[in-house]
Amino acid sequence: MKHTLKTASLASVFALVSMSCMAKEPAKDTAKPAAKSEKMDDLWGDSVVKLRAADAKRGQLFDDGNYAMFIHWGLYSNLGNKVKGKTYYGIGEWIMNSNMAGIPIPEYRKLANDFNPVNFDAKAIAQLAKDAGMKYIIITSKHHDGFAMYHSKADKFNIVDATPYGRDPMKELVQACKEVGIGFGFYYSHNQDWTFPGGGKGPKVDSDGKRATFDDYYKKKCLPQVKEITSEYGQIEIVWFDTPGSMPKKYVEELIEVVRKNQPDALVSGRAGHGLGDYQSLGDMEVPHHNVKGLWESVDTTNDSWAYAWYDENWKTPKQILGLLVSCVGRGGTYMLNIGPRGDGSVPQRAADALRGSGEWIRRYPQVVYGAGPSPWQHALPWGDVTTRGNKLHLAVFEWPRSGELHLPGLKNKIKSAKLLTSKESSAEIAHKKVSGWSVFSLPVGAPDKLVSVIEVELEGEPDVDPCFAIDPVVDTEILAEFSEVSGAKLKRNRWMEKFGEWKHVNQVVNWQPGGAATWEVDVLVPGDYKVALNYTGKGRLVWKVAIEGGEAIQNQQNASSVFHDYRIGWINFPKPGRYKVGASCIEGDTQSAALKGIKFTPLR
Ligand code: FHN
Repeated sequence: MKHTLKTASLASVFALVSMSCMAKEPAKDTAKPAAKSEKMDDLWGDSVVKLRAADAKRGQLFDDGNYAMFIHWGLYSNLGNKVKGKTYYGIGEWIMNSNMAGIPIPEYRKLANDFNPVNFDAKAIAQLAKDAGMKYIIITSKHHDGFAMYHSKADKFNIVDATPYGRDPMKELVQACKEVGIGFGFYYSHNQDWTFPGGGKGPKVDSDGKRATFDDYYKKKCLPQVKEITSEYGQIEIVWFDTPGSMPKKYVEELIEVVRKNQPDALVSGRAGHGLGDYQSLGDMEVPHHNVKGLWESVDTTNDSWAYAWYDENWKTPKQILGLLVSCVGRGGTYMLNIGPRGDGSVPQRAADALRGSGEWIRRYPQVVYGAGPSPWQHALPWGDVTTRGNKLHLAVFEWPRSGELHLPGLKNKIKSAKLLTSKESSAEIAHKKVSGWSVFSLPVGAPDKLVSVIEVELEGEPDVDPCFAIDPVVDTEILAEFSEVSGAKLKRNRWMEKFGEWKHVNQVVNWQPGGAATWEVDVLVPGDYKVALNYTGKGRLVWKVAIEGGEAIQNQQNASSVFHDYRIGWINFPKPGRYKVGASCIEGDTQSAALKGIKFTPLR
């Protein structure tokens, strides 16, 4: 239902908006990306969910293996984003591309002469993945640069035939994964090949100057290589095709046939194209805020680049890694986190340390991650997130409430027991009570786990929850604009590259019309004053109004900038416990520049 609102009154907004507390579908991608990002977007192609875990044996990988290691490693790793003394910022595996250093093909090929990854230690990498709690490794067998990191008979531009190293590291890694008991799979760039004649975005003529077509590349290199990687490395778990772009369907179909024939239990990534993959791979570095149905994964990096970049020390901490992992599991998906080994094969120590740090936590609380189901709240909660196992909830508390009480809204079941887990084996029973429909747990004032503490709540029956947003009486509550009902404005998905290839995603409310509002229904347990802040971008000084339906309205002018930032608007009063509708509107200033990302309530108690 669309409404054009002429009046600035929020009361009329509330009257018109049909509210639902259910988490809504993510915003449609209506943003018009910049020319460069449009090109990269196009490369992702279709990625439709086809397979459910129940439908096929191969889907079971995602049931138990909610966490995996991605590895980008190739000739480009030897450059580490520095070419002839100049540093290029962005994703390292694109270094030869004109968006980065623009290295001519003959020059790039010559790099193989100096590629000698003598410090590559397959056992150490497999052990790292195991220690990190990851269930399988997916590694680049051939990226867009066309260089094969295994012994390919189809093209001599590979690590065995073209480098002084002369060994097939993939044979060693497959074996090492087997030994430590984790799965293995190959990334393969099927469409883009920048160095082979006829490959996607590659040279259009061969070495004799004859015209080369995509079909030539496909028959001479792509198809034989996919046959090789699916038949010469034993059982593999996934073939992770990437960036199908406009690759014709018949080729993708044939490649999938090859995978099915050689590896009947292997999953095929959604980025195979044409909706033919087995599961959906979300945008790079994208972790959804709403639960997503079907089989899906998020892929992300331990720092900013996929492949090694010498300057990139922007590592995620163990707590950040756990935040992203638990978010993915809580939203119903799988998290694949990348490392980029150096050109000599070694793994940057800080990446390894962060992975081991989060891995130790997973060993303490494996039930939060492995075989765990999504959160019945369908979104994160102010203090953390929830995953499920049958009739048990696992509350992963990222922000420990110092008040000695944790508040869980909307749970309809009777609680059989609540325990604070202190390790894999031990736990302590904690007291709980129901107050105005909220479950309140008594906790020690200090968090028992230095990273993320876990409470296990056993329920009578399957989890039954009202997923309404609720304002926590102790910790800050941030609610994203994508969860609001929008009227007289537009919810728009925006994504951009921070550096070349490093994606950011945001759903924001824009195009504010007079009377327009983003409205949330919220539950309040503890009445009183709360500080309200809005997170937005825009130009100049903007006037915002925040109003409770039938209650207090506050407004204030605050500055804006082109970077999302929290702006304090003022204090607002919820007079008694219960449900409220709260609306935010941009009412004066350059309203067309205003983009609202979320609202935050801070308790004053
Ligand atoms: O272009 C590639 C990129 O280099 C990297 O491999 C990522 C990983 O998801 N996939 C493509 C871009 O989406």
